[in-house]
Amino acid sequence: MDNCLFCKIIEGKIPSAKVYEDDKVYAFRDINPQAPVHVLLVPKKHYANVCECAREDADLAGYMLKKCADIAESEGLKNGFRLITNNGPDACQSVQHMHLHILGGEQLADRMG
Ligand code: DGP
Repeated sequence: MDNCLFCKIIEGKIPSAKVYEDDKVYAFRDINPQAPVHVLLVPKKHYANVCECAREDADLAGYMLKKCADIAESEGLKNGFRLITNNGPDACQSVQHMHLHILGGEQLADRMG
């Protein structure tokens, strides 16, 4: 997808701190971390948001959840973590390429919104 920030990161045109990569997904550290561990997991195929991805490729959406579990384990998040995906303007989604935020490494705030 032309002019998509995360497509450019996936293609290596914009540098990122890679955490994990395979043929379907790419994971990297958020540039503005909200917790000691803040990883973004994105599908390599461009989907605008989680709903578009889940409707068009539910297997991929499920695969991404499994990868979140693997990344949380490899990041040492034994005591839990938070998984967030902002979907649309009311949720302040700022990058229109589906991404899952994996947050942890400390006691997170009780309130989410
Ligand atoms: P959201 O608000 O849910 O669309 O989250 C987008 C996230 O992307 C936000 O937490 C900051 C992160 N981000 C934006 N630009 C870059 C970048 O160039 N590199 C990295 N690593 N993260 C970025």
